[in-house]
Amino acid sequence: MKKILNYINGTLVEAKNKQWLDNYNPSLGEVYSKIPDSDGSDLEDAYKAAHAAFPGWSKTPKEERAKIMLKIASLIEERSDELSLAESMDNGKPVKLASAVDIPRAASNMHFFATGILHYGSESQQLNSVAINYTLRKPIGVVGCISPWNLPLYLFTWKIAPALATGNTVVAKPSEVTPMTAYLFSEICIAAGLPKGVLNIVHGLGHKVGDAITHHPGIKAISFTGGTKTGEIIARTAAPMFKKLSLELGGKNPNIIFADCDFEKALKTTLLSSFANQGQICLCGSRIFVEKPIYEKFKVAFIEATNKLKVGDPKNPQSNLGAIVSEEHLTKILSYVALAKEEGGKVIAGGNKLTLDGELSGGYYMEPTIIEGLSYDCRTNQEEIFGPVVTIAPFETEQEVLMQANSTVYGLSSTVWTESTSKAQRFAQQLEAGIVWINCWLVRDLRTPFGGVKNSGVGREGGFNAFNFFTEPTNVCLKL
Ligand code: TXE
Repeated sequence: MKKILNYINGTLVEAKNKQWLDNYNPSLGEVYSKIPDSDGSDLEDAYKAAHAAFPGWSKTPKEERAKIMLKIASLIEERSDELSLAESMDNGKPVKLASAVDIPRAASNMHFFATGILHYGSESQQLNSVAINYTLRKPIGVVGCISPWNLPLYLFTWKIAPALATGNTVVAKPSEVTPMTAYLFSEICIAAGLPKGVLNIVHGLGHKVGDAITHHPGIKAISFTGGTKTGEIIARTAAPMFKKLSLELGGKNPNIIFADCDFEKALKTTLLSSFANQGQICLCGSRIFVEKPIYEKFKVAFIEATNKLKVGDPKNPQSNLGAIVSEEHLTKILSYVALAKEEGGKVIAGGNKLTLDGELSGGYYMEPTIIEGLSYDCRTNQEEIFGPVVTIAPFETEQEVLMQANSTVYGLSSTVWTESTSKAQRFAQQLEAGIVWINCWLVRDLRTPFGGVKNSGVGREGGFNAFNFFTEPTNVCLKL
């Protein structure tokens, strides 16, 4: 059975305690590899390596840093098929999705920040004839990157790339649920000639080695993506240590569809924003609001299209949905379907666990699910489910739908479907969200500020926002 290793000080090593955790393939429901059950002492070795590597890496010319990162990007592309299959085996998502989205995006994350650093400047202000001010942007030192299981390599590199580009050294922990591509990534970093200690990857449990990262006094900044609850735990530890924190957390995103929308486009994209990646994307539009005049028409068409989606073997290119990431998460999602029924909801599509044939019979599958008839403020409509489950409801006025859209503790993203640009922009102004997509979903320009408000997080990733997070400004004032 394959054993994944930590990547510490440039070498691939076991956890010092020689303990291992099971790693499941959710499409089969079977253990298929082992991962190090690392603890604080492995983290300490990783920190020491990163600390020792920092002076050299931070002084390496940015063109040099960029060259190595571009080599990593091209090696990701070279190994795309292997990485896509690995991502699918670990997460349960269709291979087709991993090879179209996850892995290409991991390569472009490395490429984008490697080239971006070459254009990253800072500001200066002249105080009349008295003084000139200029701002130095210095790397922080050793930083921590902790990432989730839904888009494993995509979000892992999304954090690591800007950290490395700005001259920091990194201790990174991928989710213990989907560690494989991070392990393969460490092989790629070695092959690309990344100097030892610049990046260190420790595998293991969040509350153990993840917590050790958060507690480590030498790790001055933490970039985290995951659940809001976990974000809170990390913040409680990091805040009194005055660490810089970037928190990308959960969402319960409204998908608002006006009667004057482009109906076919709204329908087609709503299928994706509801069920892509088995609905396990923090940006999914899990609350669908449809203006009354087209509610019945849209609902019928949406149910019909949803029932045509194929849940199957992630290796089968015909599969639209693969397996849910874990048995525990499938149980959690199904518990919300049960809750919805208790809260007066009616399941109008799907709703059931699926048992597939043959070797897939042990896998974690369920039907894409649509629920109507719930009040906007019930738990099913207020809590993040993070699965292929959406609610749908009609609305009559702009005020009503705006209030309902903004009614949750989250504020990550929102979609608005209307052919009236003035209405769209009016809504974009008033929606409590970090991102508003108008007549589209998940269209991504990596330069844009990425993140949420309220309980969806703190700070913004993306473009120079990421460089600003991973650097500290010093304002220098020079008397003229
Ligand atoms: O996230 P977790 P998971 C949401 C979604 C999902 C929930 C949990 O609702 O059900 O979060 O998902 C590490 N100190 N999102 O389990 O538990 C953990 O090992 C330090 C939304 O993936 O937050 C993993 O590497 N680290 C999200 C990472 O944190 C800790 C995407 C995320 O784990 C830790 C995924 C601790 N105490 C889930 N506990 C999004 N916004 O994209 C855990 N970890």
